[in-house]
Amino acid sequence: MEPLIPQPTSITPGTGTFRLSPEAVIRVNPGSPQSIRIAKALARLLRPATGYDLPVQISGDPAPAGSLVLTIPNQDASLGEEGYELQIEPQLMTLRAYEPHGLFHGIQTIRQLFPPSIEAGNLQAGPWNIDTGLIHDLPHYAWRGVMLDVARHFFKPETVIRLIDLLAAYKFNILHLHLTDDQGWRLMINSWPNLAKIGGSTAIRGDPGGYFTQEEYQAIVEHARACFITVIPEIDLPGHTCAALASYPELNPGGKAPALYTGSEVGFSSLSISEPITQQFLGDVIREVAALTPGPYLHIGGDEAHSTTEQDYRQFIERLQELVLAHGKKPLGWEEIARVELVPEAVVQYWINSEWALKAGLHGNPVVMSPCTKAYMDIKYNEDTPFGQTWTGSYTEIQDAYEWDPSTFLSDLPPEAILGLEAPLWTEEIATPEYLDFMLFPRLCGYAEIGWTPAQKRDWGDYRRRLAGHGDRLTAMGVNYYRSPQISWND
Ligand code: TNX
Repeated sequence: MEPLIPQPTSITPGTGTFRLSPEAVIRVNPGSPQSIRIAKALARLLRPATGYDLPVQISGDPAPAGSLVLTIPNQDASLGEEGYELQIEPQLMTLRAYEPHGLFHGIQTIRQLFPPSIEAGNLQAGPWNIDTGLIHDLPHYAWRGVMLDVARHFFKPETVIRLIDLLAAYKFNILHLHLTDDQGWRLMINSWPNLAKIGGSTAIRGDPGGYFTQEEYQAIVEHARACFITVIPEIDLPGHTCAALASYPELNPGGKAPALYTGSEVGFSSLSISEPITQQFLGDVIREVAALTPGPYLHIGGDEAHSTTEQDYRQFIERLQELVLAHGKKPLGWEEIARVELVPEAVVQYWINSEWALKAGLHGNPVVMSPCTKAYMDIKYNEDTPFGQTWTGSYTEIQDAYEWDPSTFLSDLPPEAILGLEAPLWTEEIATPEYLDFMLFPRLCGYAEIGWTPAQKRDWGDYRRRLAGHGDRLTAMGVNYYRSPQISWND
């Protein structure tokens, strides 16, 4: 069997081989709009390399041998929203789920079970064989996320959409977009257009800026939704706001705007809670961002506000929590927000200081784990990595990124407080889509497994053997990955 990442909950080998037939159909039963859409997505994935038609059918004669059946029999609630069961028999491959989201994960497993050349964009030599067996699979953590910083360097909508496709292939369900920072404001806010027009006009080192129009942003959110990925927008407040302050002089005490910032320092900027216009700004921005967000969360940042007084910081976070709730969303913030009394709905994202994560967790607020020493994808792999950060004091090779557990990383945090993990890619040093790939892959495959596969089923030796088989798969997907010497790559 081809090596799967993330490793499924259980695999029971069968005897014999399934061979995808040139006459194969993809049968959906029952043919709900969601299951038809997912079946069509599977057909689109398999067609270029196989050259087969793979028509999606709702009913008809018995499916020819070598076909696929997708079904939601609605009887195995134990699979939950995201679980699936895949039965591979010589004549037929049958994918069952309780919800469409599980079906969607199942088709990702199907594509990984075919040889890596299935990912090629053009016709490849078959045969398209899969060992028979039964796969029963559901995720360990509900929150399996990746964060992309589009503020320090801007990445175009097509780059984000391609990333969403890659996240879907590895069964992630959250994409957190860090949309604003000192160096750039990347989302058009119609009531404050200069935020994007001026604040989005440049990037670190004076590299090209850019921003998402609301239409472009909605297209990203919709594409993610079709992949069952929730987009979480982050507006980083009250620090990390030089781009906003540079765009509107009236946001600054004294009415003088600072210059646009193209350096890499943090902690020097802050909005002022005592300026009356700041309240209007916060209200407008949160309202427009909430309106663009079908998902339940809105990230308010809250990190490294070193230029905000403690009292102002409290007022900001209290006000932001209220505003986010008033627009029907749950507030999410970096661990520093736990300095302030949190509403029960607030989620805290741990990155470096356990004190605040513990406070939040013990107070009953859920915690998402993004430990900078393990989960930061801007940290260099080793001393030869051409770009990236080293401030955490160590490198993050594939094994470092893989060998940790969100539930035990902070020993005093009750495991039930942990929602899951998120791996951020900060982009001070990352300026091109090619280099983005290099920092993401293959670490991202390991985070996928940490999020999905329970700790007792994870093993570095076994993982590194499976990852070796994903090199040519990533190549076929067009991913420029880091060929770590820790892995004996197959190709
Ligand atoms: C810390 S993590 C930051 C970011 C930087 C990152 C670089 C966090 C909440 N703040 O502003 O981009 O380090 O690794």
